[in-house]
Amino acid sequence: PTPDRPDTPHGLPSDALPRPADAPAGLARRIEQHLLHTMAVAPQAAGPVELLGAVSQAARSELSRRWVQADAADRAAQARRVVYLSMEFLIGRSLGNALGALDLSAEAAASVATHARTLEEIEDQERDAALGNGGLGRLAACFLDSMATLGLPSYGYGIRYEFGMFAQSIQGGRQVEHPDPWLEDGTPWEFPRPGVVHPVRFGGWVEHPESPDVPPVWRHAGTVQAKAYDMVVPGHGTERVSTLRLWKAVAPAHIDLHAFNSGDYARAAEFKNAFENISWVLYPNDSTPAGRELRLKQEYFFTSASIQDVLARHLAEHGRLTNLADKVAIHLNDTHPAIGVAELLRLLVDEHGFAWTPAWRITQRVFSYTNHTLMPEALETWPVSLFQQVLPRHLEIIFRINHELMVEAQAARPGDLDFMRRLSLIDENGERRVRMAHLAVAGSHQVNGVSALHSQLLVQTIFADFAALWPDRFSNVTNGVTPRRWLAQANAPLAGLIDRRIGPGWRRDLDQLVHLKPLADDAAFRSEFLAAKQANKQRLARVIAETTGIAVDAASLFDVQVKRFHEYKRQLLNVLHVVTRYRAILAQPNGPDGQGWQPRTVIFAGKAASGYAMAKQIIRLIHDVGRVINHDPRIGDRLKLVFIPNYGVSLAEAIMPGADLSEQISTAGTEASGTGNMKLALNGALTIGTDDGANIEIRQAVGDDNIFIFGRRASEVTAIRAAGYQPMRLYESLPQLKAVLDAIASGAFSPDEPGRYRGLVDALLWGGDHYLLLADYEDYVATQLKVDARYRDREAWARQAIANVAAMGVFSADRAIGEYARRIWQVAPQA
Ligand code: HBZ
Repeated sequence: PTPDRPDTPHGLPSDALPRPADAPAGLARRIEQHLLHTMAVAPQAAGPVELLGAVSQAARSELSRRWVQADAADRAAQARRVVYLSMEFLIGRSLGNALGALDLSAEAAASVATHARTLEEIEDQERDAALGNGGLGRLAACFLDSMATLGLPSYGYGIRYEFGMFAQSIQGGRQVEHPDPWLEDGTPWEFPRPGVVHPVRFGGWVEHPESPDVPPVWRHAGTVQAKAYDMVVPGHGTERVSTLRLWKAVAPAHIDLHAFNSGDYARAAEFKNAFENISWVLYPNDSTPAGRELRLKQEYFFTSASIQDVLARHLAEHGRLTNLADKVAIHLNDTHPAIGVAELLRLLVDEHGFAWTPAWRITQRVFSYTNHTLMPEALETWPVSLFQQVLPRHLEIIFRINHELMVEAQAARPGDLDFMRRLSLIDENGERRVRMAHLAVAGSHQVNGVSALHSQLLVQTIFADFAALWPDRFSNVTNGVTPRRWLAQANAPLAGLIDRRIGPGWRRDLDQLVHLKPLADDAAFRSEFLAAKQANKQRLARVIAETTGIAVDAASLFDVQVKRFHEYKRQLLNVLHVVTRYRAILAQPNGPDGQGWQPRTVIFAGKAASGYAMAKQIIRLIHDVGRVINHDPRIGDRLKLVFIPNYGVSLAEAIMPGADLSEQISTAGTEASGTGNMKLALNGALTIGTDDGANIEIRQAVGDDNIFIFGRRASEVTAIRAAGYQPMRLYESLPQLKAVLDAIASGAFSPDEPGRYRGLVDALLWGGDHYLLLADYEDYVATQLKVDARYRDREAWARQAIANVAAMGVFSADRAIGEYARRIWQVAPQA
């Protein structure tokens, strides 16, 4: 059958299939055709995997049509574009999002129903595209969604990792990492672009011609080809789409033809791998930079390919590069692509005949940079010697930028050598190293942090000297999350309820949620709101049972901490509370006030970087404590502790809607923003958190009465450390804390190996407790009791949860991208 013939592979007349009258060309029919022609399966024999393939292909065709249209429109308009460079895009699944954007979810559900399947079941077959570690990578994915939805002419650029974020399993209570071969069975969501290839060079040396008018020549030692694979990024409520272009590293065709021809395939393969390993695997390091040569090569590889691509497109449209900065804004998502500053200069000067000064002016106008961390140990630096070896020409360019920076510093503060040393792109303490954050700041016209507090601390701490030199360069753009994935797709019960009360417009204008505010006083709405939460909790309870074998009571308070494991995020403080509560239940079975204990299920999920021993130890502790508590008959349903393995985007979509309480308990001044905090509040969880990152803005939005803030503030943290913090004093003076630490240290939860957690406790008591867990412990435990009391009054809790949802408008990624577009990129939406 041809696509125009109305009969179906079933042999049924096409009108026998359910299809809304106005459906574009009949989704059901196209799905049946894809089953037969693309998936090569008899439609009546199609299982969930084949149905996933066919439904995805049907959505893909419609998206390609929109893509071609948007691209043609942007070309015709010669539109100014934004280019978002990011090492990571934590996309998750695509089908549900594509169907939502195409407004085909209902039709798709009806179509798969004819195969006796639910759409959820089909969508669950899709693997996550997990090309990122955590918040930074997911932010990039949310931002793409908003750029497409707002109609910004935009491209995301990254790496097509063969292996994404490792999969986590738990064996004997310990994290085990497994490779993530997400492309193993192919993906319908990528479009190879065989014609789009750029050479990326490495190594060698630089020759300087006699004449100053002739640019230097980089005699590189090797070339790898960057091949483009595109993913279409659908906009919601618009036909606009955006593009995510990912680069795969491919060995040049001639590579060791000799070895191949002489039949030495092992040697030929070795050569090939030496090139192609660049795009093999995502570095699974959240917060600690991986100082490996391969990582530097990855960074340069994708940045160079992307900038070459931008220049090629610009030349094709405008025929010259002098107006580049009028037509392109390039954004650096953290310092990972900061080498782009030197690369653009190199391309302009060495390959396109620009003089240094105009090239530098263009570069600074083109780039902007977002910082995602204040922690000095998390800032990327590269040994000068490594740079010399891998990117010799770029090192020269960096030295020249630095020379001019030093001249400017000298003019601003004559004779202040410390000022110059602190500003320098080269760290001269010990082995000389290139400071990538300094390169990014120097090469950008705008630098931003990701929450109000973070941006304020940036200019007071790590960038204080730059802010003294260029105060106007620094600003804030508070992060946001896409309401399409994190409410509309993830939480059908709540989304449906909101639609019925205020209409569907919040998907593209999240501020409309404010209309829910008065409904907190509407008893019928509260009851429906609680019913939606209950349904989500039951779904989450099923996930917990399936993944951990632990039965949890969906009527208990679901207390959720989901994020990467890191000491600064203080999952250990949460565990200290759990152990405190466990002991308290045993000591006072009738509750702290004689009214019984509010039953609680404490839920953790998250990965630890493979080399981060302390983080892994905390995961193990959670399992050991959980095993004891969950099997203690004296505790019953009053307390359960679970760890859901393999946290990722899809699991987050199941967890966020089912949470009652959101744990955001980082040491004040350490969490740049957080975005899980926004997703949880948007789904009606109340936050228990410190005055840190975007928690502060959440508090301002929802009001002090609708959030549980505890602990030392950032300024107090600094003061406590400066005054010589002594955790041992707290241990000695707080009997409850002492008992908890003693229990953990003496093996109460690891009887098979009593000393297992001695080191972990010693790190708090003797190792200085850098993240001040002990300083915040008492307030945290007391605040958790307030949470219990509040939760007991379910109507009051519902009011507060509704107030949270109603106040989340400002945390839409659309708001954030609107700010970037206007203030930083000067890119306007296209119709
Ligand atoms: O970026 C996170 C911040 O910790 C979080 O507070 C913020 O909300 C979020 C978005 O702005 N940072 C990361 O997720 N960082 C990384 O994943 C990372 C990955 C590789 C690195 C370093 C950091 O080499």
